[in-house]
Amino acid sequence: MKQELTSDQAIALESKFGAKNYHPLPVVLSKGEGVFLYDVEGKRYFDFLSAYSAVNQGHCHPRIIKALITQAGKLTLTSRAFHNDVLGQYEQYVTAYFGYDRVLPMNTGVEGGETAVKLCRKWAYNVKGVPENKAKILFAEGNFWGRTLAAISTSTDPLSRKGFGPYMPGFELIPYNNIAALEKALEDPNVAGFMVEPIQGEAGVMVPDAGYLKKSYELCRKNNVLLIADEVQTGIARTGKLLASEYEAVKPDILILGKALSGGVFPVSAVLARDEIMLTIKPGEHGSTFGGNPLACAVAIAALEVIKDENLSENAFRLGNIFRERMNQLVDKTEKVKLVRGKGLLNAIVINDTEDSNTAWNICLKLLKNGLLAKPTHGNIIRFAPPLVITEAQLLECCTIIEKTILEFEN
Ligand code: IF1
Repeated sequence: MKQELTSDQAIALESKFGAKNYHPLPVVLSKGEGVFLYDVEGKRYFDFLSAYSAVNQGHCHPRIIKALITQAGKLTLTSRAFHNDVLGQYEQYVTAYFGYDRVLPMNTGVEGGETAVKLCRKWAYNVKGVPENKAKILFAEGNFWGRTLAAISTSTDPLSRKGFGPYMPGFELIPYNNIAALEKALEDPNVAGFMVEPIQGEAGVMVPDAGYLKKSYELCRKNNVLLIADEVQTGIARTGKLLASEYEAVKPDILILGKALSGGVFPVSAVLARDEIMLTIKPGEHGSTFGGNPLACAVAIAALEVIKDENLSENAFRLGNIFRERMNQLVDKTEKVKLVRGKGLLNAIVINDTEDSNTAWNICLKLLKNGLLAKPTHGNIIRFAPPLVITEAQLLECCTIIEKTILEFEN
């Protein structure tokens, strides 16, 4: 039975009974509304993490919650052993929304990645003609697409990878933002796909050179290789376009979505592709208990409607420019901040300290005290990603909080 706890009581329970697979900031949240989070003592914070870009539409968006409650009172799960009256409508809506023939519905982002890898391999054997079990998929160093054994098999981050071997074969790593390396790797006729984030989130909001995604796509086309875009974090308006791939007019062969596909209300992910790729998986060859459940579908339709109806891509684009302009002024004011980078409202500042320092963490503790929640991606990089419903006035207020905190920290 849920009861009212103090922050300390809540943290003590987690410490006593929970796995220790996270190191959260010392704050216990109990309410979310729009750009705001409230802790159990009632203190209000600006959320500048958005649950890693899952809450683009703002916390507990009324339209999405209404869709959740309405569907939850009717039918939540049938499994795919039977049809339900929401899945087809969602599939029609989401494929038209992003311009693809078909969608394979899953739940978490990493399940989306696993599905994309399986589709790419199936396509390699059944369409491209790669010998069985010889398909290779390229990944970029610094990638992050989840925590499954396949996902960590492609990771270059020891924290994600170490101690979980043996690793999945058939994956090859190339440097990110390096066309020559991709061109070289594509000489291998067994390469079936290149899975890449248009902007690497966890690596620290690494924005590649203009043209990188376009040239990657063209090289993949030339070598009959599928470009798989992992837009789990960059998608759904986060970077100021509906998809980050749009900045280079690239239409990925396989598109992976997650996180904000449900507005942070429910685990919903999706893989979209054209018939030639999607129909290589036959009945019974892939799926999941919850994949495509009516509750997820109803929530996802509402979450996508909000993105369009509230012009959240445009808002992210416009406010992102204002944010980076203010942060660049801060760069000029203090040695503490080396640079700011990002697109739309997916940004990060690089602190002038070593990667293994805890400076970024300590700055985040000060930001917490000053009413703004953010978390470092690495020892010296702080990601700033507020919900896309943030207003200009709120964004400017948050810039002031960030500037004040860092300048004080300096002193
Ligand atoms: C954690 C990181 C971010 C993702 C991209 C797929 C997935 C993610 C580009 C998998 C998930 C989450 C995972 C979460 C924290 C967060 C994260 F710090 F781990 F790396 F955002 F950068 N592709 N990212 O960013 O989606 O299976 O989690 O739904 O594991 O702590 P998922």
